[in-house]
Amino acid sequence: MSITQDIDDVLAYIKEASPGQDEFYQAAHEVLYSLIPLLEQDSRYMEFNILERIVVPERSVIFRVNWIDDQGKIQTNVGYRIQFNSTIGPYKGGLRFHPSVNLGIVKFLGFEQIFKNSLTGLQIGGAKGGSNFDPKEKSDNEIMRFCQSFMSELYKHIGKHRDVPAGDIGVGAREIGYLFGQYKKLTGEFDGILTGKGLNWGGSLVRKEATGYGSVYFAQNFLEACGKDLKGKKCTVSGSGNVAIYTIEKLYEFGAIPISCSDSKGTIYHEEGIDLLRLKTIKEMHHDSLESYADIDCSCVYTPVRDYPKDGHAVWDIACDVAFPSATQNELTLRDAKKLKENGCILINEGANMPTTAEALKFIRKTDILFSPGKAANAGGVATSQLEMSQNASMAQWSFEEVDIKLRQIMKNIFKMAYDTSVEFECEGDLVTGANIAGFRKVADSMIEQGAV
Ligand code: NDP
Ligand code: 2IT
Repeated sequence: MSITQDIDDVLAYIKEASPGQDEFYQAAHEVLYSLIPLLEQDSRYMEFNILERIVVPERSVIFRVNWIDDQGKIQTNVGYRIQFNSTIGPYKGGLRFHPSVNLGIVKFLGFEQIFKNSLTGLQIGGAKGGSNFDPKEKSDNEIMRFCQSFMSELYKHIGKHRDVPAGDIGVGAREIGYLFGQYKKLTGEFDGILTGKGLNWGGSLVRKEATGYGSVYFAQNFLEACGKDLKGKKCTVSGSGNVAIYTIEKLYEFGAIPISCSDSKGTIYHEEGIDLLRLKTIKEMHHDSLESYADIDCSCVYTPVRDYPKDGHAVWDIACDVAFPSATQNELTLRDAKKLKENGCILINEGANMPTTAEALKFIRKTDILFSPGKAANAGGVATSQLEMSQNASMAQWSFEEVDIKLRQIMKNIFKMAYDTSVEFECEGDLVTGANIAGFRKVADSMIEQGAV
C-alpha cells in the first residue's frame, strides 16, 4: 500500500472516530501530509504503526465543573485535560478558558503541542486542557470559585513528573494563582505542578514575556537567514493578550514598528506605532475592550469586528512587511493571505496556535512569502515553562537575563533545526515541513525505542 493511502486511512479513521472535531482533523492533516518525505526515507515509522498511534491521545479526561456565581446559583461547565503523548517527558501544555472550547479544539492544541515541545529540545510531552467557561464579565470571586472547582478534579491527574499545565487563552497569572492555591489546599504539597506561577511562589522571570519575545526572536532568525532583519519593518500584530503584547514590546526593541493589535470586538491600526503602555493598561490592568484605545487623541483607526470570516480580519488589510497572527486559530483566511501578498508582506510569523486556515496555508506555500509555523515560532512560552520547572526542581531562581539568554538560544536552535531539516528534505526554507518532520522524528524514534506501550 502507498504511504499516501496509509495517511488517508488514518485521516479517515480520525473523521469517523472523532466526528465534528474539525480543528483536530485540520492539524492532523497538515502534519501527516508533511511527513511524506520522511516516511518514504525510513520505513520503520509505518512498520511500527506510528501514525495511527500518534493521533490517539494516551488519556482524555473530561469532567464536570460546578461553581457558584455571585447570585448564589450553581453553574456548570465542562473541563478537559488531554494527555496526548508522554514519550519524551511529562505531559506539558496550557489550559484555555473560552466559550468556544470543545474536545476538538483541545485535541488539536494537544496534538500540536507534542511536536512543539519536541522542537524545544527539552524533555516535555504534549498535553492541553481547558474549559468552555467564559471569564469575560465575571467577577474576580467568580473566577476564583471556578478555578477552585476546576482544580478539585484536575489535581487527581497532574503532578510535577506527570503533567504540568500552564496558561493559554483566558488563563493568565490570576487564574494560575487560584488554581495553584486550590492544588496546595487539596494536597498539602507545595509543588511546581503549574507554570506561569507568581514570582514570589516559584514562577520564572521571563515566562510572562516568553511567547511573544520568542516569536520575535524566531522571526529575526528567519529574516537574518535570508539576509534581512526586523529593523524599520512595519509589523501587523493580531490579538491583544499575552502573546500579542510581548510581541509588540520585543518588536520595538528590534527597531521594528508594530502598527496594529486586535481583540474579539475590533482592530486598532496606529500608523506611528502601538502605544504599548496604553495597551497594557487597557488589557492587563482593566481587562477592557480595545475600543477605549481609540479614545486618545491620536491618529489611530478603530475598526469594529466584521462579518468574519466572510469579510476577513481587518488586521490583514493593513499593508505590512511582517504579519504576526497572535490571537487564535483560523484567524487568517485565504482572503487575508491574498491581501497580505498583494500588500507586499514578506513574512507571516505565527504567534498563535494554527492561526492560518488550511486554504490560506496552501496559498502561502505557493508564494514567496516566508512562513513560520506556530509550533516552531511560538514555542518560547512552553520552553520557558520548562525552565521554570528546572528552577523549581533545584529550588533556584535565575535572573531575567539568564532566562532570556536561554530563551534566545532555544529559539535559535528551533529555527536551525526546522531550517536544516527543510534542507535535508530538499525543500529549503519550507519550515512547515522542516518543523513537522524534526518534531515528529524525535518523538517517533523514542516511541519505537520504548516499545508498544
Ligand atoms: P490571551 O487570552 O491573553 O489573549 C487572546 C487574544 O486573542 C485576546 O486579544 C482575545 O480577544 C483574542 N481572541 C481570542 N479568541 C478569539 C476569537 N475567537 N476571536 C477573536 N479574537 C479572539 O491569550 P494568549 O495571548 O495567551 O494566546 C493567544 C494565542 O497564542 C492562542 O492561540 C494561544 O494558544 C497561543 N499561545 C499562547 C501561549 C502562551 O504562553 N500564552 C504559548 C503559545 C501559544 P478578547 O480579549 O476580546 O477575547
Ligand atoms: O500553546 C502553548 O504552548 C501554551 N499555551 C504554553 C504551554 C506551557 O506549558 O507553557
